[in-house]
Amino acid sequence: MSDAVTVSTRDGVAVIRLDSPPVNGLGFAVRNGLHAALESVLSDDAVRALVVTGGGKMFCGGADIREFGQAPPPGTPHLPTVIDAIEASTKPVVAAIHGFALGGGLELALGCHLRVAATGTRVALPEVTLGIVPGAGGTQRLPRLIGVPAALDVIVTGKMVPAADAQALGILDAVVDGDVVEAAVREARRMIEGEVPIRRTSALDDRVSESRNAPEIFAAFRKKMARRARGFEAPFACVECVEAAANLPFAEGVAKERETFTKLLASDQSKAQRHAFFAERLVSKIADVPKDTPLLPIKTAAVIGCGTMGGGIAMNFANAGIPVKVFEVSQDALDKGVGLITKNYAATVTKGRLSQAQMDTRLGLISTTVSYDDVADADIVIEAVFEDMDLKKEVFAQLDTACKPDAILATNTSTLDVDEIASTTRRPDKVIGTHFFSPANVMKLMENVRGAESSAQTIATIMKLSKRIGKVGVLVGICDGFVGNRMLYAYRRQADFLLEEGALPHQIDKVIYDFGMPMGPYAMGDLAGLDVGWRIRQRQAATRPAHLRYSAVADRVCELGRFGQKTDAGWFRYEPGSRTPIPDPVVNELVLKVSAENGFARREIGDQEILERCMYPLVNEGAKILEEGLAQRASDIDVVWMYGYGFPRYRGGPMFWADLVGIKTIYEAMRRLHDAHGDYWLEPAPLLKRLAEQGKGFGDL
Ligand code: 3H9
Repeated sequence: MSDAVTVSTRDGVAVIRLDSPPVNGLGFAVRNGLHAALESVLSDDAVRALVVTGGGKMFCGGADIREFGQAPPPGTPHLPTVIDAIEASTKPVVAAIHGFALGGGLELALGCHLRVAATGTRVALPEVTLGIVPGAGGTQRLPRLIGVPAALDVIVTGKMVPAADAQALGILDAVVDGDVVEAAVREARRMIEGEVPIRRTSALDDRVSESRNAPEIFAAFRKKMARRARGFEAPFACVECVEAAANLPFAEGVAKERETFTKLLASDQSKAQRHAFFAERLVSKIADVPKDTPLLPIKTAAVIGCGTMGGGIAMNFANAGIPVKVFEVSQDALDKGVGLITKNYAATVTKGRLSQAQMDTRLGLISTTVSYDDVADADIVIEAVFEDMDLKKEVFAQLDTACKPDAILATNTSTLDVDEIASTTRRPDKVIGTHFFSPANVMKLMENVRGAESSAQTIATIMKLSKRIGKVGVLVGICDGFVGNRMLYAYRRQADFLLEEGALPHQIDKVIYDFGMPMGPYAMGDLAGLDVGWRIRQRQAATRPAHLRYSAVADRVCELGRFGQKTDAGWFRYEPGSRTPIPDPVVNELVLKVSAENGFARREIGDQEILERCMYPLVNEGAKILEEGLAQRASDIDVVWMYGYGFPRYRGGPMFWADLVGIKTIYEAMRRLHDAHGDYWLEPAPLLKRLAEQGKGFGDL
């Protein structure tokens, strides 16, 4: 037997245990071990039944994703072969599940004749999130067990199904408190005694026959999922496989699943989504902050400023069960802020995603104050006042005096220098930036900005806190716009130049939307509001370097009083009460006029040029950020873009996408663009040049 799989015997029942931490992944060693264990116990006359279980924290996290695409050592069985052998066993086989049974892990359990799980177990077929379909019979066995509609829901969403729900659906046969292996052995003994029959999932037909030759069921499902799954290949492939389960004999359905799995595994989308999986797990690893850094306990929080941002931040704490005090300068401002929070929660209750009782509990965790003295005991204070350096410094000086010495003081800034803010305190080691994205209660990204003096403990505590309040925290360094907005600026800038040279807003937006972003830059501008940026540009006008190209087209839109959705007009026009952008001849004419005034002979600009002109400078800026050490690794930048800006996960983030396009291609395009337009922002990053010359990508760094 191998170390990865052990066998023991209880009462004539062989207990086969997967023992491959951390998740008992079904890699080469486990598959070989499982296969050998099976052969041994099936041929042992003293063994009358089998229990398959997992050691450590869970039953099984599925196939070993790291081994995807690698050739197995000769003789290693495929996972479906092992599962088929289990199902075909004439001796009863019971799965004893605890923790998680995911992907291939759940497929393994579906091959067993009965499934017993411990309370608290969760099961899922999350393959779709990795850009593949379940590849070890999951798309064929699950519908046979629970019917097509429920199987479609589980497989296409990849969602975690809690034990009780899984039992109600019929995925699990029993959910028990206490020793799950003991319970499974008991069930196995009952099967030996003939009290419970052997049931092979692949032989079931009743549930799938309900949806046989019923293409309308699948058409309706495809229609329902179309918006959420836009651009992704795997969800649609999952539907096809489940449709095959309904219409074809098991063996043919399995062949269809295998073919689909193999094709998708080799696709760029799956590579990108697997990259995203590991990228998300890498962000929390910080080179100079050891894993065992002691954390500051965060039991209470305070938020300074209860505007849209402050209110959203406070909601995150309340949602995570952490009491939070919000501070405002006047009772009036507090009432307004809390009113907005209440309205937000109420909207979620109306949508059925929160109960009234949960809303009341959360609101109960939010208290208010107009005095700094009242935040003295908070373990962390997040300042979320207006983006103005003098104001923030004043707030920090007050906080430093009022708050207990070991409290973390965080600033929610999107542009300002965290070190300058920290300098007003006597605890710069406890000062850090927490850049939330708007709306702060919804968007998952938090750029955690380390100052020169932020301590390892402060950084570790904030990274952990991000997770606790349901965010994805990415550690970044100080620069204008930090990682996300600095890159965004490089892209927005070129979009405006394209308008001057010949494109129109709806054309650019369509290219970016079709690329997979949730919306193009102009619809996004209208959503966020155009006036704030306009005011900032007006303030900067006097100091703007004369040699830098400047497009006034955005200013001219604002001069018409068009500030975006809030005025029913911006780059586009909006019917009252609607958020659908409609191209507006007024803006198109304005764009043409600005072109003429600036001496541009407008030309036809193709979609590919728009894409390259917007996305390559964004990647180029990412390369500069990496080189300057402001992000730890290229994959962290990818996480920023997937969670902060909706960069399509099936492209893996801008840096991963760049590697797929080819760094040499991007570098050469940047050189051409720089030569043609001379813009500082188009100057190729030295890192891009080096990688291009070496024939490498960001993934090689
Ligand atoms: C599949 O099964 C295909 C089959 O249908 C067909 C085959 C033919 N492989 O998340 P954590 C690593 S596809 C390799 O931090 P948690 C992870 O990278 C698979 N590595 O822990 C991390 O490594 P490190 C379908 C894996 O407790 C460490 O384990 N299954 C895998 O927060 C701990 O992970 C899935 O998609 C894996 N499968 O959460 C499930 N899983 O320490 C994917 C984890 O070096 N996994 N690692 O950073 C999960 O969802 C979570 O890891 C889990 C535990 C819930 C299990």
